[in-house]
Amino acid sequence: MKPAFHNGTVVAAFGRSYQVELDGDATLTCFPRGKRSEIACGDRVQVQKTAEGQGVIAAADPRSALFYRSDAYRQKLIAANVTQIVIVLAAAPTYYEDLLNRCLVAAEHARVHALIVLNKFDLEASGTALERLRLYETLGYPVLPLTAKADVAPLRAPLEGHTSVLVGQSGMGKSTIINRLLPGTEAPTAEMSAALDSGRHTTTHARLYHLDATSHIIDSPGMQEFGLHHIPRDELDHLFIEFRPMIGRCRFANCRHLAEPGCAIDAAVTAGAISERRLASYRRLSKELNR
Ligand SMILES: Nc1nc2c(ncn2[C@@H]2O[C@H](COP(=O)(O)OP(=O)(O)OP(=O)(O)O)[C@@H](O)[C@H]2O)c(=O)[nH]1
Ligand SMILES: [Mg+2]
Ligand SMILES: [Zn+2]
Repeated sequence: MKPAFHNGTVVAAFGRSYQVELDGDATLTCFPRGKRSEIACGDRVQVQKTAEGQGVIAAADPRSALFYRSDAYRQKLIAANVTQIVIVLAAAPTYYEDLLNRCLVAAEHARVHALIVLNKFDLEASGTALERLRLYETLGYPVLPLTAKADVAPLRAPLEGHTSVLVGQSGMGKSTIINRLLPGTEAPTAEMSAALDSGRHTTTHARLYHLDATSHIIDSPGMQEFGLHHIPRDELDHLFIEFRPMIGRCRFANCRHLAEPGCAIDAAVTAGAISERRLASYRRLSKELNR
């Protein structure tokens, strides 16, 4: 007799094995059927039990959204079926604005909400960091100052009803946020120096947690790079949301907004309607995608 199929959610992705939480049932350690797996934390899957506590992933359901990064050779899945990306920044270690912009582009590409959290707001340098982040607020991306160590309450309302994924560089406090949101959870956290000494990031794989029946949150390993090779170059300008009203108004129909004469985006920067920082970021990315 063929074993029955059970529906479940992938709550942890270890690379080769997965933790699958069956609906209203236990969590199994599962392996994908076949060799190469394209399964991410947050995926809905069908599982066949094989032994006590174990199963095989027979199939994955279509996703509503997939958040991933990619270089020229391969893609790295981060989380599936998310409705919101929470980009966690801090004044120390210094966050890279370019990485923030890449996360925002990826969020637009995946058509999900983006929330920017400036964590470690207790640090002195936070005021200057917040000033710089005001730009993103004017674009429509909410910016939330937070001191996760002291109080994560301000984060609860923005997380409600969402499946959110926490992303950002190592040491920004993503796992600290998880631990504070879910008392009793002990996701490992560490000082940046300690994480670097051990030769790897503190969080090594993505894991999904339930905040309540309709709100879920995924912790992910820190990243230093965020490749966007999966984004077609001619779509990139649309993913910088404030560029959209100008697109189609450049002198040349195929304007890439790099240095062409009569560029409407360039003119908007000169007029102060678009930030120079955003155009510079767009140009760096555009050149990278130009292969
Ligand atoms: N001052 C201050 N430190 C914080 C705060 N939140 C977290 N930290 C510290 O920041 C360090 C890194 O925190 P983690 O939660 O491990 O960071 P992470 O983003 O999960 O790092 P990776 O797993 O490597 O990606 C730890 O030493 C935390 O105690 C905060 O609000 N204020
Ligand atoms: Mg972590
Ligand atoms: Zn142009």
